[in-house]
Amino acid sequence: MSEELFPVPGEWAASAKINASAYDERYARSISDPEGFWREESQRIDWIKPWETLKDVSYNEADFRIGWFMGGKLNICANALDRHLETRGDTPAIIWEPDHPDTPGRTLTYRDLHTEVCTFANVLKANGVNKGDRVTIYLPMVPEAAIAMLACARIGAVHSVVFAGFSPDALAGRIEDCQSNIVITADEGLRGGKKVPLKANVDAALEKTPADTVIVYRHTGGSVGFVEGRDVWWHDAAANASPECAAEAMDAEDPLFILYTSGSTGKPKGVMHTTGGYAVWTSMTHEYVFDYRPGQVYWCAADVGWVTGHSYVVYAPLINGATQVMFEGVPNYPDVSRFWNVVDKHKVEIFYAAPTALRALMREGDDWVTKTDRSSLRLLGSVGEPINPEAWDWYHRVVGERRCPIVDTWWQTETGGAMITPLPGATDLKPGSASKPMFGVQPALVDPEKGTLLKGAASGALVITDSWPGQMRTVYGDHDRFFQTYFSQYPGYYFTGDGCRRDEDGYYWITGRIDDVINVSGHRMGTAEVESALVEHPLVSEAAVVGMPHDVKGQGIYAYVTTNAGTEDSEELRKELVQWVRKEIGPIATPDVVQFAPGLPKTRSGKIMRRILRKIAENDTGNLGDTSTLADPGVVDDLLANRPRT
Ligand code: 6R9
Repeated sequence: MSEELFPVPGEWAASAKINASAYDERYARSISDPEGFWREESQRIDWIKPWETLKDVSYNEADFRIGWFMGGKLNICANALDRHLETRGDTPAIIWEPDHPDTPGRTLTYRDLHTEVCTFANVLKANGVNKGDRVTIYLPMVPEAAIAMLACARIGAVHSVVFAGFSPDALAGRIEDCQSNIVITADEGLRGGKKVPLKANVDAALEKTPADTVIVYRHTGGSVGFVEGRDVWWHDAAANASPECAAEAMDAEDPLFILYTSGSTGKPKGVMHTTGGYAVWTSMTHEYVFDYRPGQVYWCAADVGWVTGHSYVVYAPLINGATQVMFEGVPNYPDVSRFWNVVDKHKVEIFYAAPTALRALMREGDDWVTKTDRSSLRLLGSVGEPINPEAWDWYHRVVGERRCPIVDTWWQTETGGAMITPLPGATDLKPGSASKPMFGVQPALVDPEKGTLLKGAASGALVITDSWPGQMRTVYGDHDRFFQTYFSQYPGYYFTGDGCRRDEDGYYWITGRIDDVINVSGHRMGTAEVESALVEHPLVSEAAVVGMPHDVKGQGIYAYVTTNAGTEDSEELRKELVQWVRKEIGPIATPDVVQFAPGLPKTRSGKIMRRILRKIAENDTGNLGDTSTLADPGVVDDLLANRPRT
C-alpha cells in the first residue's frame, strides 16, 4: 500500500477546531482525565437533569455491564430540534433531493421539522405507542424516515429501522425479534427510477408475523392493498393530530434504538443503543471529524437503514444544528454525474460516502466529474469499508481537486460513531489508513491466536481496551450473546471482528473482517445468513459461503452449494438459487458466484474448512496451506477443477 503522506493543508491547520497539537492534548486528556474531559464534552447536550456518575462499566462476565452518564436525564429529539428553534428555527435542517432531478425537492427548516415530528409523535401515541415500545420503520430516503425516528425518540419509543432493500422475510424476522406491533412504511420507494413495493413487502411480512398497526406514507401514489382496522394513512392520521407534544424525559441509559446487523453466526443481532452516551458521542464525533459549523451544507449519502444514516444523517447533524442534504436516489441515475450535480445544486461543502460508490464512479471516467463545478466542496469523507489507495487518490485528486482532506472514518454499528479517523485540521493523511483514534478511544492489537497484546508496529486483531460513550449496550433480548460475541474472545477487551495493522507512526490500517462477516458494498452480510437462505431451497442439501475480492463491491459473495442426490446441477438451477437468495434476504445478498460442489472440504470432525474455500474463491490456489486434516482430500481437487470462470 502507498505510504505517501498528505500533510494537513495550511488553511485547515490554521482554522480547524482541532489542530495537531490540540488533538494530542485532548486525546491525552480524554484518557488520563476522562471525568474532566467528558464533563466538558457532555455540555454539548441539554440535560433535563445533570448526570451524576460518568460511567459504570465492567467487561467481566460475572458483573458485565456498560453505562454512561448515569443518573442523567435528557431527550435526544429535543436536543435535535427544540433547542434550535430560537436561534435557527427558519434555517433549513433537511434539504431533500429526490430520486429524479426534475422532481421537485423539499426543504424543511428546523421549525418545519419540529412541527412534523411533534405531530407524528401524537400519531404514534394515538395508535397506542408507549414509552419503551418497539416501532419498526421501513421507509425510503424521504424526510419522513427522520421524522418517524425522531418522533419515536420524542416519546421514548424504541425505533428499529429496517433498510428498505430488505425482503419481506428479512423484515418479518426483525419485526418478530423485537416484538414490534407497529410498522411505518410508504406505498413505494423510488431508487434510480425503479419502484420498490414497500407496502406490499410489509403485507407479505405481516402474513408471517402479524402487527396491530401499519402507518403508510403516500410517496409515489402507487396503488397498494389496505387492511381495514390495521392500516392507516400517515396524512389522514396527521391531519387529526396536534402539532404540540412534550418531549419525554429519558434516562441516559434508556434504549434509543435497535438496529439489526449481521454477525459471524446465526441470525442478525439487534444492536441496541441508549440515549445519553449516543447523543454525546455522535454529536462530538460529527463536530470534530467534519469540523462542522452551523451554516455549512453537509451531505452524508448513507441510507437511514444503516448505522451511518442513524448517526450521521439523523441524530448528530441535527443535534449540531446542521443544514444537510438528504438524497433519495443513487449515484448513477439519471447519469453518473448525479452526486456532483447535487453537490453543485446545493453548494455542498462536506460530502461523506462509501468507497463502493466511488469505485463504481471511478470506472466511468473523470469527465463525469470534471464537467461539474464542485468548488463548494471543502471536505470529503469515506466510511463502510477499507478505501483502496487507488480510489482514495481518485477521490482526492479528481473529486476534491487536491483541495479537500479525506476523513476515512472507521467504525461499526456497534460503536455508534467514528472511532478511528483523521481530523481534517490535525492529521496528516496516508491513503488507505483510518489513521488515529478519536478522543476516548483506546485501540489495541492482539495476537489473534494467543490473545496477547502487540506493541509498536504490528498486525493483529483489533480490540478496544475500554468503553466509550457510544458503545452498544446489548443485543436486544440476548445479553449473553452480547457478551459472548464481543467480550469472550479476548477477555477484558471489546473485539471488533476486524484485522488491522499499526505502522511505526501509530497509524491504524484496517485490513477487513477476520470473522465470517463479508462486507459487500459497505454492507455487512453474515456468511451464515446466506448459507441458511440457500439450504432452505428444497434442492440444496448444504452450502458454504465466503467472501471474494470484487473490483466495485470490495467483496463479493461466493457460494459453494451441494445439491440433493439426483439433482441436475444446471445453469438454470444456478440462476434460480441466485434469485432465491435475493428473495430470501434482499438484493444486497445476491451471490456473485455459485459453484456446485458435490462435497465440501471438511475436517474429520465435520467442520467445513473455510480457509480453503476462501483461497479457491480468491483464486489463490497455489498454496492451499495445510490440508492434512481433511477427511477427503479429493473434494478439493474437484472444487479446483470445477471452479466457474468469473
Ligand atoms: C459504519 C459502518 C462495520 C464494518 C467494520 C469494518 C468496515 C467500516 C471502515 C471499515 C475500513 C473504514 N469498515 N468503516 N473498514 N475502513 N473506514 O460501516 O458500520 O455496517 O456495522 O460495518 O465495516 O470491517 O467492522 P457497519
